[in-house]
Amino acid sequence: MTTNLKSIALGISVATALAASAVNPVFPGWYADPEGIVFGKEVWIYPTLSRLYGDDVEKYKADLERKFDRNIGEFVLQTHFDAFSSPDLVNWTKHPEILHIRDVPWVKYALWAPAIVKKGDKYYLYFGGNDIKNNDEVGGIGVAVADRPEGPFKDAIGKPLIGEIVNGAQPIDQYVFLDDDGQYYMYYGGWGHCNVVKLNDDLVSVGKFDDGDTYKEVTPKDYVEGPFMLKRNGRYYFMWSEGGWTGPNYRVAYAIADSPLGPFERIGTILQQDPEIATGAGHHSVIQIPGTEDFYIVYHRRPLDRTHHNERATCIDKLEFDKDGFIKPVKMTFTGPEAITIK
Ligand code: FUB
Repeated sequence: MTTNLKSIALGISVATALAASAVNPVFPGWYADPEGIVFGKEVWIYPTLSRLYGDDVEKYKADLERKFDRNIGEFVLQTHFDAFSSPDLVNWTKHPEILHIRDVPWVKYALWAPAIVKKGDKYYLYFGGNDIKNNDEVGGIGVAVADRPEGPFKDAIGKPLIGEIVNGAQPIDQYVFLDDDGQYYMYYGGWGHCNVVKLNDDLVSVGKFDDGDTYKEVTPKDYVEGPFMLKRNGRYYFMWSEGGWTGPNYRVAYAIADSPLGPFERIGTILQQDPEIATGAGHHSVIQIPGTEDFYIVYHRRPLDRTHHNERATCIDKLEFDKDGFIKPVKMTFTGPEAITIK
């Protein structure tokens, strides 16, 4: 596969059509928390920009910390989102700056861990903003809307959709799940707690459960962050990340339930470091190729020769089920998936 950096900047194809299988990472650059999704005949990936510090950034960070009188930590470089699309999981097109912090007035210094859904002819992009540590700060989970998957996205409501810490869950790492009955649920939460809320039909406001609750805590054992939901054969496969994202032992585990509200009993680990391939594998999503039983896990991992916590790259591998419907442990590869066609 050949990669042309100039073409990446121009937003055109980053690999030749000659490749019959992908490579892992599937596109160049440090990108984490990838949300994979199929739109029409293309696979799209919406990741966090996971850049590293440089001298210019240290100054920018110091200025911001003075301005906000607080430690901004690792998130200072997450100024925008790039998206990537592919017809075959092999050839990827970069769509730069689909949403920038300058387009979200209440986001001052971080934009990360996106999730996306399409409803009607609109695309709804959910994101974490500002990394809030208490309920006096402005930030949390926001939502932006666009007419196309590559944007441009614009802040939808001018404030966070979820802007408070409830049940101990930092409002980050949302995933939006559409159930067969048409109800949208949002699972989210950092700091070891996971909540679920119902989204109203407009997808930019939060509803209530029948008992009047807005938030329900559904935290499984060992949960840390990065929830994801997949429905298969009528069963709810709930997945999440465990360990610390900055270290080698980050991993993904899962539960199976009969309801979108759980209970979610931990079954086992499905993705973790491999001393032959990479460390820190986690914060994933799953795509199913329409009309098939082919599933792929889209996740980030850290190359074996790298240790900086932001050195995270987006990869794709097969996700398989055994005959009883349990998820088989994922075998991470350097080769990535074979080329596919979406019908
Ligand atoms: O990229 C920032 C954070 O890293 C996410 O919120 C976590 O899930 C972890 O992947």
